Amino acid sequence: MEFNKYLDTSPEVAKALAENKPVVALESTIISHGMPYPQNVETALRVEQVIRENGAVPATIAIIGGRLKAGLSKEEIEYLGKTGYDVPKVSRRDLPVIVAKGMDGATTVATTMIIASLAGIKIFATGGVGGVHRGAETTMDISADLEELAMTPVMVICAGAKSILDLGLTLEYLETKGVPVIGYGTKELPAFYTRKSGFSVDYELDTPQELAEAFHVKQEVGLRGGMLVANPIPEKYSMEPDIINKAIDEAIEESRRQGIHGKDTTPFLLAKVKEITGGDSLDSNIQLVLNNAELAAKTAAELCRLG
Ligand code: PSU
Ligand code: MN
Repeated sequence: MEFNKYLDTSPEVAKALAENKPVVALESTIISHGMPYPQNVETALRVEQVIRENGAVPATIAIIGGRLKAGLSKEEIEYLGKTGYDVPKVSRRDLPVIVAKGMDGATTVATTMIIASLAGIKIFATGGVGGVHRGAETTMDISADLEELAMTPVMVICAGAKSILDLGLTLEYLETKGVPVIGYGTKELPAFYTRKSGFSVDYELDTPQELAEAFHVKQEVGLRGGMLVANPIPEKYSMEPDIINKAIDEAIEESRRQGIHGKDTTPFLLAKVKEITGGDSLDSNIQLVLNNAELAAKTAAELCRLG
């Protein structure tokens, strides 16, 4: 466990880290901006439960009153979920001002990686990561999550990327930045709601032990940055590709009509897709996060074994 004057690691998380027990980080933008209340709070608590059932300690990460928090109470999770969009979405560039002003913040994948790394946590489970947006050749909208994966040593377990992004360009960007992209039990990049995208990943690994070994080597060699693991949504919860792709196309069109840009783009598209699919996408979203939490907990245990 590391010390940083801006960081509060919860006693339970601090104890687990001190004893080299498995800990899994979780983000809070998914709570405040990624799902509606009360499903967001229910899901956040269920995810923590799944991590415990699989032998690890959950560390949900956020900024509360200007403090970087690794490990939240139930009340803090409830507060973030209920407050929703009124909690600012905090990526790397937002962190300094939010902390200096003593504000609250919902942490994106990038900021959750930063705080996890400060606390000494190496594994992080979420739903989807940010990436290169469609049309980025003119908007230059590329998520800071990708840059963070290039520099901060945390393994991020997700369900691939939503096709609100340009998946091909996202993979190219990650390659340039030297970020390993691993398919868990698959050679194809899963597309979040569906198990297939038509794009290949660099490597397929099939067990938590293999994931831990690859990440361990990366760190021991001294290569900076993280690793992205894409874990396909379980078959029975996956959506019909035609339905979800049509919803995504419609959502993107609507965002262009309304001139949505910058940090509002991702939350806007997530909410719109949910609305168009009449809530089906939310059910899938919840299930894939639970699935990622389980894999993250098992991988964290393997990583502890490697010391
Ligand atoms: N993609 C999802 N669900 C999410 C996000 C992305 O499928 O909740 C959130 C994550 O917190 C991610 C952030 O880090 O959106 C990316 O936002 P931006 O594209 O503005 O960097
Ligand atoms: Mn963006």
